[in-house]
Amino acid sequence: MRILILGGDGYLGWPTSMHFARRGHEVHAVDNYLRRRSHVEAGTDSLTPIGESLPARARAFHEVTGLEIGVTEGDLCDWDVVERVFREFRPEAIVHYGEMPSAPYSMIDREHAVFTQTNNVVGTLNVLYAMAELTPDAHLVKLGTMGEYGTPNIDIEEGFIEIAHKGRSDVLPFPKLPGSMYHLTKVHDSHNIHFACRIWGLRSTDLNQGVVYGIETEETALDERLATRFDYDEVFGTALNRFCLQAVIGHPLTAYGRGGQTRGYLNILDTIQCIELAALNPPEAGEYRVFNQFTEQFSIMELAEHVQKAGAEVGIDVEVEHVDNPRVEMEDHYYNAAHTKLLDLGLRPHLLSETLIESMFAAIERHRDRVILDHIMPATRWRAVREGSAR
Ligand code: NAD
Ligand code: USQ
Repeated sequence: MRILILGGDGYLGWPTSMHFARRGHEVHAVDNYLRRRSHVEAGTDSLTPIGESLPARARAFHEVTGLEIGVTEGDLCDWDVVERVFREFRPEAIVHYGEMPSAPYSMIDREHAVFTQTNNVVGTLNVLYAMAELTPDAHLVKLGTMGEYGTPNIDIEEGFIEIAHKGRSDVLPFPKLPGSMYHLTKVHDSHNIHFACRIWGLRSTDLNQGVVYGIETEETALDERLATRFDYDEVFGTALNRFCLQAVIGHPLTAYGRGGQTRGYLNILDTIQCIELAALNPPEAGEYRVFNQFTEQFSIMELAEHVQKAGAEVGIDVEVEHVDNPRVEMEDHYYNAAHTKLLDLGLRPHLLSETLIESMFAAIERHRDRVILDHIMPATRWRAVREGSAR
């Protein structure tokens, strides 16, 4: 299959590109290095050293495996770039990771919020128009987020819910209560994609993914030059990845508030498995599917306990600190989200274990001399809008 990977230089996009190429697919990756530039601006960096550019990474991949990954360095918000890639590559499947993924980044100030919403919504609109004009039979596999739903006091379904109202009933999109300007962009995308399926007959799978953890995949382990990025700073690092790094360097785990915040989580190996399952089992023309993509749910304190236990097994004493919560979110709440559709397609989850955490410790240990300590504690606050901040 010809598979276009948008955001192919990212944490998930690079290993996904390699995975599909090694399974015999024709892969083309697009990225504008937004993620790399954001780290340079903030003075942060990936713990793992990564190839200097997407072409350099594709060259290293070729040297190691003999396989090709095509590359375009360009911005999805630039219609000329998107149109050219679709016209020349003619993808059969499009895996769309290419957005600004950080909730804290989107909450820094007005400028970052406007940028995040423009980048994500406009990039995805360009992709939808390119599909409608040039590859109407292609399948869009779009990365959404479990955060689109927020934390309602009812069970979360996979995208749709049957609602009975005043004697009538219908199956309608599940209500959305996102918790950041970033999470809102995914809701806007979902509406636009659903519209494109209903009105133009496109086909898409919207993957509402939980928080990903992990540092290695089958392909990144082939050679050091094929490593994917691993972030642990307060803006781009995610909960379990941050906790594992904090444990290794002897920093107390930063549990925000009471730590009862519960989310869906999955191993990076399962992200790749889910994307492959979605791509190999496309929906009908005109169909808009939603899968909840995570394997287990944990509260922050449960995650912290797992890391403490793994630490104890390898002789690391792990402390937990309840940091003043920089976000506005519920800290004790009901959470029960359905996630059976990917299991029905054959997903075989890699569940969280102390062994896995210990292997993350070992991988982190190898690069501990690269840790930048200044950006571990949270600094971006959700309630920071005051005079002067709306530059
Ligand atoms: P990432 O930032 O490492 O990857 C996204 C890539 O897209 C980056 O390399 C970035 O440079 C690129 N990009 C962004 N805007 C672009 C544009 N306008 N044009 C071209 N390239 C652009 O993030 P990630 O963690 O790999 O996440 C990938 C996707 O999965 C994102 O859409 C994110 O919202 C979603 N997601 C991630 C997680 C997670 O825990 N990592 C969880 C749920 C959903
Ligand atoms: N948290 C802590 N301590 C930390 C970091 C986070 O307690 O040091 C808490 C947060 O307050 C939050 C939870 O952990 O309650 C998750 O935060 P996170 O930073 O790990 O993840 P989040 O901001 O939700 O975003 C990440 C990805 C995003 C994706 C989302 C999936 O960056 O791209 O959409 O996970 S979900 O959480 O399901 O919305």
